[in-house]
Amino acid sequence: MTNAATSPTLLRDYTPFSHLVDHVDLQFKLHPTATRVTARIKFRPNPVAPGQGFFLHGEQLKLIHATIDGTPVSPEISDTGLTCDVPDGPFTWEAEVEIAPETNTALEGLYMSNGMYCTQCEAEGFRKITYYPDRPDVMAPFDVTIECDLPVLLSNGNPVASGQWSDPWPKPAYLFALVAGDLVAVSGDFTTASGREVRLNIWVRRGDEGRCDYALDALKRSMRWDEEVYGREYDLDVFNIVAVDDFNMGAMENKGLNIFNSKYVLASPDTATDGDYANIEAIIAHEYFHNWTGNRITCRDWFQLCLKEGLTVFRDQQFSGDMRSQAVQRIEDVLTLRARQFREDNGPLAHPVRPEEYQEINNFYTATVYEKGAEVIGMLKRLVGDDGYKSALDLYFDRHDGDAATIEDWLNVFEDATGRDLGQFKRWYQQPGTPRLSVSETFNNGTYTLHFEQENPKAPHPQVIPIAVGLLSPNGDEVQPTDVLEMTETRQSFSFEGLASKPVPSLLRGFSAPVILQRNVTAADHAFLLTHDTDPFNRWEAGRALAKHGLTAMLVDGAAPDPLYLDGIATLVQDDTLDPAFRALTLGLPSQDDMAQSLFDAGVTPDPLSIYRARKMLLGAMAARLGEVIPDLRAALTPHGPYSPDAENAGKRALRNALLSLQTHLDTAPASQQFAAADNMTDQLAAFSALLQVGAGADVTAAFYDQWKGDRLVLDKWFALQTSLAPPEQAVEIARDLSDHADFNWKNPNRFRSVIGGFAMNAAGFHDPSGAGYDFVADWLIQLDGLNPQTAARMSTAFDTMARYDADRQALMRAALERIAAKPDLSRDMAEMVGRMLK
Ligand code: 0A1
Ligand code: ZN
Repeated sequence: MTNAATSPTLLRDYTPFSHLVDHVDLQFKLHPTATRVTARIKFRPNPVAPGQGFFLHGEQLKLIHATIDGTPVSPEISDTGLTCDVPDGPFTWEAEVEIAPETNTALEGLYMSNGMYCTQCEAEGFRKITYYPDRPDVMAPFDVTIECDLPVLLSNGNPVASGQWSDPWPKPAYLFALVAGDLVAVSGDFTTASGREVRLNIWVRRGDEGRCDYALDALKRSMRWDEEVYGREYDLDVFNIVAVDDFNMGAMENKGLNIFNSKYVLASPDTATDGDYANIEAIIAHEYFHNWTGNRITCRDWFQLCLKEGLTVFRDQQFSGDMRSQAVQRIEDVLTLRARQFREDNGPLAHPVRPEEYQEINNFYTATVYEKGAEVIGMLKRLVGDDGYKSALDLYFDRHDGDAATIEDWLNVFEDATGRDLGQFKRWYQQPGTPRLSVSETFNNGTYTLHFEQENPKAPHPQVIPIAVGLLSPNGDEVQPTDVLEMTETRQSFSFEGLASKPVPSLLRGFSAPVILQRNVTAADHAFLLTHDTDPFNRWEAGRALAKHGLTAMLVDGAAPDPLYLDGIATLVQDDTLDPAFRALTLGLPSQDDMAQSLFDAGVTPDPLSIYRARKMLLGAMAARLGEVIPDLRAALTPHGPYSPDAENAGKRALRNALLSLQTHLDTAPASQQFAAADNMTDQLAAFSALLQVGAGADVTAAFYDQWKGDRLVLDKWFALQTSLAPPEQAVEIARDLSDHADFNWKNPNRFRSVIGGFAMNAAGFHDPSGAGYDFVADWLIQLDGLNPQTAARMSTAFDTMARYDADRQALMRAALERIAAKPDLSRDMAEMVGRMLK
């Protein structure tokens, strides 16, 4: 029997816990194989859940002793926890358990990384530390004592004495954290708006101190921004961040003690790219913002995960937009949404933003909960307006501070603050699937009418769709500035009167709703919007649509690259009134995956190899079209002075390097020169990848390794670039060789993602018609499942596009999934994922 046999957890089964917890006291005697944890917990009966049995979660714990009010008890212990007879009134539970952090390879609970102790408790890791009601609606203040001969001992809250911490804010167990290690801090200070002095520390391994300045600065900017924009202040005397090398996710918002994957903290110009800097800024902000949206107000149960995650992603996107460019940020966010969330929503792993059942909650930290969760909040804000949003959020913090809340609570504050009925809007939380929005138009006597029809392939009921629309006259002037139409019916029309001529519509400006727009538009209309739209998002979108149009014609009809697209791009890229970062984005082609999905939607079975070739041919044509102007354009974009990761300089580098990548299709010399001369990782990696993409990467691959073999984060890039950019025919072989490399430590999640995940993203390689790519990934997932189920299960999503492909590929993918499913002792995480994909 596998763990898969567990019955699912259902939203509708929610019941409160039998008891309330007034206080938790934890004592740790740390030891790699025999850590002792003593928990002293004050319980009292929960008045709203009388008479239920007393159950504490607990997994992989060795119980040493247990007492109630000092009297030994003998609880009944199972694989998942214990039950015990308890007094009718308040009582103090004490239990001592033994655990072995050194052998905890799943990286949940208390584990070790490079000799350092650390924890990861979200979602259900605390139950591997001690017996406890490990559910987010049980909140309590915690005191912690740590005994260990390592110099730095950290936990949540404020420091009391060496190794002693006290967190006055009631919190659920998933926000508990502990760290012990030989660490050094880079520190700073922050004074909150009301005058609290806060000590900020970023704790890292010795030798990494020189790479923390950017993270510290991003933290200070986040703290100020949350005060200024949301009126939210920090509430403890210290804020600690710790960087660890072995971490399943990006970072974790434990109260007062954020723990980060080191790749989202450490940065220096020579080792981190502009993209890394932007990620660090966003993730530092995200975890910090959780202090209010997640920690002070948490979730009643894990079905409400989007309550904290959707809102916190929305907030970090707003912050990044404020720090950088709103237009560029929006395009990047939509690119991510489409690449990850639309893909998820289109396949067997689709689920509502608020799921209604799960087997393993770790499988629901998804693009739907996070990114679509953020989109839903963006729509709410668009519908109620900026002022309505502000009053609703003020009410939310006011009304729910200290609560474990629900999506109903969230929607209620919007209803109460704005007087709006959100009954239909709630479907965005309940229905899976991406609505398709088809559009047609009529023009009569100066009245222009847009006719919309919505259809969601995965759900029956029409959703509320805010459609931001502007109208342009045929000469390019805007005759109707952005207006938000509110669509609530399956079919609905909206008219604009008094127009001199039939306008060109700019629909779904700023991507005002997460839908797929279906409209027959000529290439000429796309080209027109690419030149004239005043909405930067839609201008970019027009270029992208034109590229897709052209690529589809190349793939389906054997057409040549579209001259309209090439001309449009050539004009735009040379328009120096436009932000270079924006111009760089317009040079990006739709991804392999994006093309595969849109061919499939158009009734064409995609062939990853043909898509690879068509994209390459189009890139060659773009290079030829722009060839003569590239050197001057690039020269004009050369940043002056030393490297700085700010948005302006990063934007220039982005465009300069996008042009380099095109130029390399004609001549590899400039990329080789840039590789050798680069004084920063952005330029060096851009040159490296440009050369790899045209199959000229052998020398630089060796040189890069020699230069960076001692740096774990840079080496991850070296692995990932090779597996993700390998030419289709050699991709499996290259990935196999790299998985035999002495530096491939498959137990480290970052390294595993670089090599195996990098390969799985190489669509033409992964979908090799022989099935060798599927087998390679499946073999590694089977191996990793035994060690780290969470990371293995996340990566199994590589197979979620099975239904798009031809019968042969489908059979091979299915066989690979069935092989995973047949593994003895398959984890619950993986069993659920594979089960859903095989359905
Ligand atoms: N809450 C964190 C991400 C996170 C989620 C789950 C984890 O383990 C299953 C770890 C971290 C965030 O949103 O940043
Ligand atoms: Zn989060």
